[in-house]
Amino acid sequence: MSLPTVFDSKSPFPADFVWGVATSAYQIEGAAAEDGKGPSIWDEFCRRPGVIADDSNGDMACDHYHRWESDLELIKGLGVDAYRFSVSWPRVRPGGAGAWNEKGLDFYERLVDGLLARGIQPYLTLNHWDLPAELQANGGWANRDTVHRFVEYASGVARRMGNRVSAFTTHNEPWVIATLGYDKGIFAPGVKSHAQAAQAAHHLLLSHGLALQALRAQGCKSRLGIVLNLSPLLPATASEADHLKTRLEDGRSVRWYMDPLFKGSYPADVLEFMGADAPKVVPGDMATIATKMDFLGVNYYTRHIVSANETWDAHDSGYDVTDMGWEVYPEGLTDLLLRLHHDYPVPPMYVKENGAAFKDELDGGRIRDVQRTDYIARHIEAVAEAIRRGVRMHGYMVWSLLDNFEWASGYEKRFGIVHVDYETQRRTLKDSALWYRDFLQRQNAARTQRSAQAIGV
Ligand code: IFM
Repeated sequence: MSLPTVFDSKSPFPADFVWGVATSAYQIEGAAAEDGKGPSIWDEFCRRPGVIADDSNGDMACDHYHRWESDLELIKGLGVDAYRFSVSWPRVRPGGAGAWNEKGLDFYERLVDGLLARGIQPYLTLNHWDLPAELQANGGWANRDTVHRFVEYASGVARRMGNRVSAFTTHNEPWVIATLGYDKGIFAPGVKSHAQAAQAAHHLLLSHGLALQALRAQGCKSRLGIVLNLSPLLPATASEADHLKTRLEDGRSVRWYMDPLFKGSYPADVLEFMGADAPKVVPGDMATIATKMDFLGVNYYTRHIVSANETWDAHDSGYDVTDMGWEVYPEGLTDLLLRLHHDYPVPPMYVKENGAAFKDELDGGRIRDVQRTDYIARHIEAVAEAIRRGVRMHGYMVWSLLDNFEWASGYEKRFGIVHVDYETQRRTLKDSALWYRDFLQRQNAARTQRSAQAIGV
């Protein structure tokens, strides 16, 4: 196993680099209809027969809603600087508009205070996909009205949690919401429409920009940004057809989000490809989307090989492949971060999600997840390499703290560094968690040594 070389006194990570673990509300909380929570599009989608691999749902998930205190102890034990979690919009404002749910707001307030009491920075995501179902009845993200409901929701949460939250992420992976949710229909809300998907993507970006402006106008001092799932795309062969297809797919997945956020325009080649399905853009929208951010979050899992004629199977590449069928390709993370740094005026970046699903076996109470540990270690090394080559990186977060509800794959795929026995809700630290804990201890020792040197001790 290749372990990273980054935990010595020459560590390339800046002293204030933020190490963390990440989760999201629907994937871990459970308590789907408790204490006044309204239904989300995922509660409704999971009821459709055949859409979730094991016919499961998030009703119970990791029961984090009831176990949050012991989960915070678990997080503290890892020695991380930050915990990234999401707020369930329908838990705090059940219908998406109208009355707020005090019990829901109290839950997140207790969580934030509990983190701060343990010396852990709260990184809060506002939208990790669980849109209130009532808003979907009016078209969800394809309806411009949802933009304004989101801004109200963001402002309400920020007013309540105020500056106790280190960073607010508006949306997690808008590509997934728009493409898998509104175009392919394999994620909630299960819509299959190119036009609605394009409009949803535009509204997600617009609501992001408006929310940033609203939060700043109300005096919010937390760092504000968005989190994109991005991958480098490479042509399968040197053929012109593969190159053209790769360029288009890069446009649809990377430039469609990066260009408006950092250049204030959609890529012309993608607009041309969309034709009549292109989104309706109101004058002023593009400037709003390009509102300055304090950080850009990047979720990286794998690279994509693009072929004009065939579907590429990662198993053919010769590299290891995770239980999701995703190729293990850490070099892609360095390449991606360098490309973002060179092509766009990006603010400091964070890897906000990185991790791997592998089949785990309990062996006398121990989970020797060598592949996951190796995956995480090599990707941390890939971030280190990007820093050495001049990229401004401010943090890295493992996906995920816990095994959890992996959307359309249900509970079959396990991304956690902490194993969850769904029968008993017992949590067991996998070897990857023990490795991360040890790694962070060494990082902290390196930090202390460097600051002592800096002040001449
Ligand atoms: O579990 C998801 C997460 O919710 C969003 N990013 C990718 C992860 C793994 O598929």
